[in-house]
Amino acid sequence: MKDAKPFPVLKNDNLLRAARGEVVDRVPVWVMRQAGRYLPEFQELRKHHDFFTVCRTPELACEVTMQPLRRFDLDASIIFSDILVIPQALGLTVEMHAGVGPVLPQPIVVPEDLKRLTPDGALSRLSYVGDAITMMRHKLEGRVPLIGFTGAPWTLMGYMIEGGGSKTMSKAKAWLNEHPEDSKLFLNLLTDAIVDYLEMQVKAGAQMLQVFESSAEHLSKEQFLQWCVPYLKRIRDELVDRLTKKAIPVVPITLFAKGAGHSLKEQSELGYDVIGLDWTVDPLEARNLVGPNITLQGNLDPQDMYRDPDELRNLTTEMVHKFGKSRYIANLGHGITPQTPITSMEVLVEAVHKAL
Ligand code: 1CP
Repeated sequence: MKDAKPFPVLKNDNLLRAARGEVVDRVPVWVMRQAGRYLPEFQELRKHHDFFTVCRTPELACEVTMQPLRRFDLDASIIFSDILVIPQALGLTVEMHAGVGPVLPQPIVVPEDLKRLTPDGALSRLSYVGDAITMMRHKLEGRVPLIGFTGAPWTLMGYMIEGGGSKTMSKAKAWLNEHPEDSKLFLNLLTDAIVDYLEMQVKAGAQMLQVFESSAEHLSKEQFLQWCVPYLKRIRDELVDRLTKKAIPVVPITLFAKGAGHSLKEQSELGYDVIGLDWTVDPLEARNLVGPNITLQGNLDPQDMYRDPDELRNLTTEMVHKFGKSRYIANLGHGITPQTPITSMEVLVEAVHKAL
């Protein structure tokens, strides 16, 4: 560990307790993309700094990570970064275009292009994320746990082939059919980079991890089981194995496979501590499928944040009642959207804490 100074003692560990199935004082709540464009102070900072400059400058990444915590009584922080820092570290250019999102001007088009990727040294090119995590642990003063994260292999492969976001992931899905062996090579290369990256985040001070398989929503159940599950399993197993061998305490890990509510039972068998749910999944059905020994996270529809406060409060309370106080982390079913009123975050957080 680079920073020899011990980290401050954690004061609110409800998130970690919920992840481990221990008793909580209150249902923990955090929100995917809680640092982001719905906050005017984020917009203001972004006027002066390019997106990836914020990610690469630990002081700026920490400032943005802290912004939602100053406003809301959240039970977790998540380090400010993006899933596309791995493709960048593997040698692809990634730009963030206002109003568009990420753009990769030289995507992976044919299997031959995989030779352009530079896995050697990728981890050292991501060291700024570790630096931001270590700095953030100190700045948090033990207030809440710090979550690290990564994109999952299929989701990253999708962005790298499509050259950015895509409504259909049609080029990436064509790859799976037309180049199955090269797709496996590609997914394994990404899996290796992800395991290195998550290990580094834990060493730097991440107290929990989340793996975002956001593009699972484009795959059939059969495709999800073939092209996501084996790599998701390898990520968790290899990470736990490596940490254990090095006597580094293993942190809880969340799998968020958006749109994969068809495979909750299969997801529950991968060894993750927490399964994130999107809003299409019914809490009681999810609990029946995953059994009692896994924590569930989610799953209010981000669009419900646009309802009037009373409605939002009722929906949130109802959701928490369905999930219950044990083995549950409240969140939205996907990232908060840019136009969300600030007051909705206040209502959501308060309603979760008051529900039980
Ligand atoms: O200009 C800006 O400020 C861009 C907005 C933005 C933000 C705030 C992007 C671009 N990324 C982020 C931060 C981010 N991204 C976090 C920060 C921590 C937090 O507060 O939660 C996290 C966890 C992510 C993860 C991420 N990036 C995912 C997985 C989660 C999800 O939403 O499914 C994905 C798919 C991305 C890609 C990405 N980055 C940004 C955008 C707009 C997108 C989506 C593009 C698309 O697919 O259309």
